[in-house]
Amino acid sequence: MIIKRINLYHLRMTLRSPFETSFGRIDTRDCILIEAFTGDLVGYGECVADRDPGYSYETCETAWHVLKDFLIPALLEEEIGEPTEIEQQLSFVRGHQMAKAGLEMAFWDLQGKQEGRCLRELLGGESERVAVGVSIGIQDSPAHLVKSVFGYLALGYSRVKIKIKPGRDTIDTQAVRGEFPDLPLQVDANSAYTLATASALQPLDELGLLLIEQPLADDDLWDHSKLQAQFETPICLDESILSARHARQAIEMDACRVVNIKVGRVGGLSQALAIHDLCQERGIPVWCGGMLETGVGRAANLALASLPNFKLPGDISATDRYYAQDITEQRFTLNADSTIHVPDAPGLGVTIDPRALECVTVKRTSIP
Ligand code: OSB
Ligand code: MG
Repeated sequence: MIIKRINLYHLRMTLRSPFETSFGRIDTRDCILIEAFTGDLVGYGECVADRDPGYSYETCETAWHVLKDFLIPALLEEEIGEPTEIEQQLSFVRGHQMAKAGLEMAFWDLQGKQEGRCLRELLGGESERVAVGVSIGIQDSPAHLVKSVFGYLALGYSRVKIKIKPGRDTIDTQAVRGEFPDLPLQVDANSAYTLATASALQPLDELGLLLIEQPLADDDLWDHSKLQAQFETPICLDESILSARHARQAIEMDACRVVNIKVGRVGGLSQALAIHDLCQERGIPVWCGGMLETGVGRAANLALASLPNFKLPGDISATDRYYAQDITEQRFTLNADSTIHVPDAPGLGVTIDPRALECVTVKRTSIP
């Protein structure tokens, strides 16, 4: 496969409601859409870097630069065998996983379209529907949070994740647990604690949570292992796991008992597969994290989450949980059993709505 031209679109999508985490609150979600042309096919990928470097050091602007000036020139007009080879071809750039992942995704889409196979098949996924939950941002008060949980349960979501931060941890979690004693519930701190301040989380250990996600710094496996020793509840790592090597080291030092896999954070679907396989061998369950993706990234997440060791529901909600207007013609809907169907058309299985794309594009370029 040879790529002749790539278009980049910097998108700004309006969220249906603001999303607040321990690192900030957003009303709009930025990302980059990658559109790659061979002679006769077009493939899409989504780079999930946001406007601000809060979740990761990458932003849309850094990813734009790295894609345009380094990653894309290295792949244009080159013979690409399999999408699994791209990670190696891009390894001359250190880091910038989200930029790499978005570009690699377009190759998976093209590969599937060329072979007439859906991404789920290419990845070796099994299920045609995957279990999903909803990730709820920090609300104005614990009472508002409980109300929000009620709303999502009424829509059919059967697993809830709530965002926490210092001062809004046990209060919020106890409020939700008090109202919903049997609800599969988990919390995500997005690195807002240190080993010293994490004592505030100790009461959560009594609340029967599925897991506590990323309490400590992204670069701190060691202190996570100390914290895991103090908790019955599994610690799950998100920001800390950028590769299968990190996952292995975290498992070996018992820094986590569950792993969140995000395609963007780990540099692409190939690395996501490697982490999945490693965790499966080690008996560690994984689940698919989300980055408030458009329909493009959501399609990839659904395909990935169909692999057998995705044992917990993913942060993959229906389109209308995020956006009134998405850029794909397909909208993802929630089934009555809190699952979403995995697309089965070739590649990612989605098509772009050109008018919707036009509406949310703030900048575009063509390379060459
Ligand atoms: O930590 O999982 C996270 C969104 C943006 C950045 C980080 C995270 C999240 C989510 C959203 O939790 C999950 C979703 O896409 O529904
Ligand atoms: Mg997280």
